[in-house]
Amino acid sequence: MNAFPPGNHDALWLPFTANRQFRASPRMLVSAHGMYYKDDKGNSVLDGCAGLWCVNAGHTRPRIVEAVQKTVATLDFAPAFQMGHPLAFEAADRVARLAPGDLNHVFFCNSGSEAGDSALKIALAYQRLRGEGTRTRLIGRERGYHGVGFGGISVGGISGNRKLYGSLLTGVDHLPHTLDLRRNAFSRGQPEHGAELADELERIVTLHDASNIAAVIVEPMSGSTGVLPAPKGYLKRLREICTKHGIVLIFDEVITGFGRLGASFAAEKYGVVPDIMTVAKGITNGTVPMGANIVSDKIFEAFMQGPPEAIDLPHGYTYTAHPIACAAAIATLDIYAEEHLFERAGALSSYFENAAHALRGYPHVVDIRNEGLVAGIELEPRPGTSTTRAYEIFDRAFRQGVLLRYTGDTVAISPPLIVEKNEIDRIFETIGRLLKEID
Ligand code: PXG
Repeated sequence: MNAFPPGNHDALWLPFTANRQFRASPRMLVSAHGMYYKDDKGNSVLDGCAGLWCVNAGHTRPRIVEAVQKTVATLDFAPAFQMGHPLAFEAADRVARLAPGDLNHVFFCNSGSEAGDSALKIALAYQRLRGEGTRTRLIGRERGYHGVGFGGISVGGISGNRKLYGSLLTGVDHLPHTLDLRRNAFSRGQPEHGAELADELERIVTLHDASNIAAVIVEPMSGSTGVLPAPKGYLKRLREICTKHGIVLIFDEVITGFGRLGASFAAEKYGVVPDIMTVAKGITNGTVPMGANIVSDKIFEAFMQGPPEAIDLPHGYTYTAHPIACAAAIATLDIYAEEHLFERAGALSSYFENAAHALRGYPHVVDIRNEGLVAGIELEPRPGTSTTRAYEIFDRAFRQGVLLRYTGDTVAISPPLIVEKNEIDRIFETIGRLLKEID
C-alpha cells in the first residue's frame, strides 16, 4: 500500500523540508500507538524523537483520546475574549501548579512560536507599565530557536531561519552560544566549562545601558540547534545579572518542559526560576496544538493595576485556550502525574546517557551531548554537499524502522518518556550500525 492519496501532491507544501526530494522518496506515517508509528507500507517505526519532541507520554493514549472526543462533542469552540469556559481555568491551574516558584499565571496560545512572540510582547509591555518604557531591546542567543514568528526569528540565532526574511525586529542583540567542543566535547549532562559566557550579558548592558534592555530569552537546553545543555552555573549567572539590572528573564521550555530533562521543567531541575516561561509541545502530548506563557506574580500584577474595566493585555488568539486543547492538556498532565513520567525519565537518564556515549569512537562522531532523555550526536561535516551525514542517518534509520531527528550535522534523539531499555538499545544500535555504513 502507498498512502499517497489521489490528486496533486504538489498541493501540499511541507515545512522545513526539501519538498522535491521528499516527493521522490516519501516518508509517510499512517498511524501511531505507544512507542511506535506505522508507515504506509505497514512497517512499524520506533519513535526515537517523540514525534517532534512533543509526544512525551507516547502515542494515542486512550485518556487523551477520550478527553478530546468528549470535548469536541460537548463544547467544540468557545471564544476566549471576554468569555471563559471551565476547562480553560482548570488547565491553567494545573499548568501553574506544575511550574516552579511564583510562575502562577498562564496565558494560552497555540504553538511554541506564538508563545515566544507573546513572551517578548508581555516583557515589553511589562517594562512600560512599570515606568521603564525606554527598555525596548531584546536579547537572544546564537543558536537559539524560539519558533518562526518575526519575534522568534529575531531573537533566535539560526542564520538559515533569518537570512531570507528582511530586517526582522530592530534593537536585538545576541549572547554567544555555549557550544565549546574544544573544552567540553563528550560531556555527560551539563558541560563543566562556560558559565562565564553568561557574563557577556554584562558586556551588552555596558554597551546599551540597562535602562534600554527589556528582556533576555534563552532555552535552558537548546534542542533544535543540536542539543546544547547549558554549562554548569550558566543559568544561575544569567538570572543574577537579569535581577541586578531589572531585565526580564524568559526561559523557552518548549522542548525542556514536561519531563524531557527528568523534571517538570529545566527551571526546576536547575533551581533557576525565570520571570516568564514559554511552553508548548508536551503540554498536550502533541495531540492538539497548544502553547503557553507561564508568568510570575510580579509581572502579572503589573498588568492588574489599571481600571478594572480596561483590557489589561491587548493580545490573544482566536484559539487561545481552545476547549479541545485544554481537555487534552488536562488529560496529559493526569497521565504524567499518575505514571510518574518525569521521575521515570530522570531514573532512565543514566542508562540513556551510557547508550548514547557508547557511540564515542564510531566513525564521523565528533561529539556526544545529553541531558535527561535527550541526546545529540554531532558528526564531522561533509564538505561540498547539502546532504549531511545526519540527514542520511535519519533517512536510512526511518527505512529500518527507527524515527530520529537531525539538525545540521547532529542526529538528535528524544524518545517518549515511556521508552523501555531495549528500545533505547535499539535506537543507539541502529545509529551505530549506520555510522559504520555511511561514508
Ligand atoms: N521554542 C523551542 C525551544 C522549540 O524547540 C519552538 C519554540 C517553536 O514551537 P512551534 O510549536 O511553533 O514549532 C520550538 C520548536 C527539530 C524541531 O526537529 C524543533 C522544533 C520544531 C520543529 C522541529 O529540532 N521546535
